Amino acid sequence: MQSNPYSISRSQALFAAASQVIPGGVNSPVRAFKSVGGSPVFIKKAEGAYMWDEDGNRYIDYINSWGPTIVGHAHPEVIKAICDAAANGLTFGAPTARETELAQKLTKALPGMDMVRLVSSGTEACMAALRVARGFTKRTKIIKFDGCYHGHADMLLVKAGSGVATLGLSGSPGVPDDAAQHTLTVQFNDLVGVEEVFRTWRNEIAAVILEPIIGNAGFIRPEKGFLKGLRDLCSAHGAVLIFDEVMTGFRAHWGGVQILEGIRPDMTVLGKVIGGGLPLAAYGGRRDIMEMVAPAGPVYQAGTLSGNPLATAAGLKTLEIMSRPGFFEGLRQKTSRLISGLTERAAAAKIPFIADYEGGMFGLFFCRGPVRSYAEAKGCDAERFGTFFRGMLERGIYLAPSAFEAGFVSAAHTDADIDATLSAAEVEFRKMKS
Ligand code: KE4
Repeated sequence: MQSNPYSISRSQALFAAASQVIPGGVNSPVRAFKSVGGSPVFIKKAEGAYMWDEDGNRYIDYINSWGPTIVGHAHPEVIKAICDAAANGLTFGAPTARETELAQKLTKALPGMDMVRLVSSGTEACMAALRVARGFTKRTKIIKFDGCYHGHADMLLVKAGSGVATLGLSGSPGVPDDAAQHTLTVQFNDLVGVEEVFRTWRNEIAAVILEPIIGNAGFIRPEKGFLKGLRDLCSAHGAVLIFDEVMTGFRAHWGGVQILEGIRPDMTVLGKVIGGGLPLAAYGGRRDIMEMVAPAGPVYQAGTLSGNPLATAAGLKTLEIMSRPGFFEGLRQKTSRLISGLTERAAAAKIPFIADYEGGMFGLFFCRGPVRSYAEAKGCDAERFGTFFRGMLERGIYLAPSAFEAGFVSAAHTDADIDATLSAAEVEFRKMKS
C-alpha cells in the first residue's frame, strides 16, 4: 500500500533528472500528468494488477500500459514465452514461423481480415493502412472523427476546418498545412456530417478511419446505426472503411468492436494487446486491398523489427491465455462491478458523474451526460477529474492521468482490488462539493 505519509520524493528527483535529458521528462506526453496535475510517479516494478513506484508505493493499476497487459503484468507464462524466444535470438530481419502463426490467429478472429501485415506501433499501422487505402482507391482525401486518435503521423495531427466539409489544418507545429489539407474531420456520431462530406468530395474520399468506440476521448460509444451508416456510405462511394481497433481490439471483445457490432470494415488496425506488452501492431483487411502492399504490390511499407520474434511470442501467449474459457466473462464482470460501484457512490455523494465500459475498458466523466462526441466530452469537468485522479493515486489507485483517456481492467484484478478501489472512490467523492 502507500508509504505513510504518502511520499513520491524519489519519483520527483527522477522526474527532475529526466526533464534535463528527455523532453518533458517522459517518452510519451500523457505520462507527464500535465492535464491532471502533480508529478508523475516512476514505476520500478509491476506484477499482476499492481505497480510499485520508486518510493515503494503500491498501486492497483487501471492503465495496463494503455491496454496491452490484459492478462496482468509479468504474467509467468508470457515471461516464459519471451525468455524461451530470447534464448533463440532477439531479431533476425528474416521471416519466422511465429509471424505466420500470429497472422493466422488474427485473420481467423476477424472475418473481414483476409491478410495482415505486422509492424511495431499503432502509429505505423494507421499510417500504413491509410497509405494502402489511398493507393488502392487512387484517391487522396480521408475522413476522421474529432476525438479519435490514430497515432502521430502528419496527416492525422490535424485540426478540423471551419466547416464539416472544409479541409483540415495542421494540428501541430511541424506538420505542414499541405500534409493536413486532405484530412476532413467530422464529429463522432454525426452521420449527416459524413454524408455532407461525401456529397462535397464525392469520389475523392479514399478512406474513413475511426475508433469504433472512442477510447481516446474517455469512452464514447457509436450511436445506433452510426457504424452501419458509415459502412453503407463507404460501400456506396467506393471508400475504404478502416476500424482503428488498436485499443478496442481483443480488449472490448475477442477480435474487437466489429465482432460485437457485426460490422465488417474493409481494413482493421490492431496493436497493444496483440503484442502482450512488447512493440507489435498490425494492419490488415480485404485481400484485394492488402495485395497492394509491397512486395506483393506497389504500396511501400517496411520495418526493421516488424514481426519481432519476442513480440510475436508475447502476443501469441497472451492471446492463448485470453482464449481460455471464461476469460472475457470474468473481465466483463470485474469491469461491470467497478463501473456500477463508482456510479452508485458518485450518485450517493450527489456528484454529476457518468461511466461506461465494454469488456475490459472503461471511461469516466464528471458530468450528467450523455457524452456522444468529443465536444460533449470536453464539456465535462476535467478539473474535477484531476482532483479525483490525484486523490485516488494517493490512495493507491492508478487511473488514466487524463480526463480524455480510457481505463483498463486486467484478468489479474481481484474482487478485493475492485472493492478497495470503490472504497477509495467513496472517500474522494464525499470530499467533493456536490
Ligand atoms: P502507438 O503508436 O502509441 O502504439 O499507437 C497509436 C494509437 C493508435 N490508435 C489508437 C486507437 C490508440 O489508442 C493509439 C495509442 N493510444 C495511446 C493511449 N490513448 C497510447 C498512449 C500514449 O500515447 O502514450
